[in-house]
Amino acid sequence: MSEPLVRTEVRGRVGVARLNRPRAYNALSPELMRELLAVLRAWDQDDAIGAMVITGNEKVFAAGADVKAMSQADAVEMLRSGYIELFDGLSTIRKPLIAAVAGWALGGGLELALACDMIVAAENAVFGQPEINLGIIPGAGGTQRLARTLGKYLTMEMVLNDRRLRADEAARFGLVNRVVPTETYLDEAIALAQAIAARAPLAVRLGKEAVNFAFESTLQAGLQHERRLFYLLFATEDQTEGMRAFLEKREPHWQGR
Ligand code: DAK
Repeated sequence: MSEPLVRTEVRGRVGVARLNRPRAYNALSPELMRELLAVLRAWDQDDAIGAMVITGNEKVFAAGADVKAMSQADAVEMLRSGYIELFDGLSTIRKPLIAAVAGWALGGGLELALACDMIVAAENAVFGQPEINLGIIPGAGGTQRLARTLGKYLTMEMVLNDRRLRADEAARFGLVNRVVPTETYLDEAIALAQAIAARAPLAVRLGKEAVNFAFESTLQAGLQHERRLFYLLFATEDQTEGMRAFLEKREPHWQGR
C-alpha cells in the first residue's frame, strides 16, 4: 500500500495532521491538499476532537505548491483545477487550527500556515513567498493575509523581492504566536491545542468566528457580530455551567451544548 500523503494521529482531544511528502519537501500537490482537507473536515464533525494541528517534519513544513506539476499548466488548467478551492476549504473549518512550523514554510506552505488560526514556530522556521523567482505571485492568500498581519511595506519586500523571515523575525513582526526549540515544537503546539480543546467548545467555536470576522468587516459591523455571538452563548448549558462552577469554586464540566 502506498504511503498516505497526510499522516494522522489523535492525541487526547487534538487531531494532528502531518504532511507526508518528505522527498518533495511536502510540496502541496492537489492530492495532498485534498487528503488534508478531508481529514480536517472529518475531525471538524467529530465531538471527540476539540482542536487540530497541521505540521510537517523538522526540516520542512511545506515548500509550496508542486512546481513540477505547475510548470506544465496553462492559465485555463490552473483556473479549472479547483486547487484554490482546497485552500479556501480551510476557512470553513470551525474548530481551531494550529500550524506547527519547523524549517521551510514557503509559497503555498506559508499560505497554508496563514490560513490557520495560530502558528507555533520552531527556532529553525523560515517563512517566505518566493513565487517571484518563478515569475508568478502568491495565489492562495499570501498577499492579502501577510499585508493584514505585517502591514504593507514588509509584505511588499516579501512578495516582490523574496525577503524571508527567520522565526525570531516572524515573532518580532507578529506573524507567529511563539518560537520554541525545534526539538519540542510539535509537543508545544499540541499542548497549546490541548489547552484550547479542554475549553467550552461552543465558546471556542464562536470566539474563532468572531475574531475571523474582524478581517471581513468594518469595526461597527464586527462589534455587532461579536455582540450577537456573545448573546447566543447565553443560550448554552456551558454558560450556565461555567458561571456556576466559578461561583462554586470548582472546575467546569463542558458539554458542548
Ligand atoms: N515543488 C516541487 N518539488 C519541490 C518543491 C516544490 N515547491 N520544493 C522542493 N522540491 C523538491 C526539489 O525539487 C528536490 O527534489 P529532487 O530534485 O530531490 O527530486 C527536493 O524537493 C529537495 O529540494 P532542494 O534540492 O531544492 O533542497 P534544498 O535544501 O537545496 O532547498 C528549498 C530547499 C525549500 C529552499 C528549495 O527546494 C526551494 O526553493 N523550493 C521551492 C520553493 C518555492 O519556490 N516555493 C513556491 C512554489 S510556488 C494557486 C495558489 C497557490 C499556489 C499556486 C497556485 N492557485 C490559486 C491555483 C502556490 C504556489 C507556490 O507555492
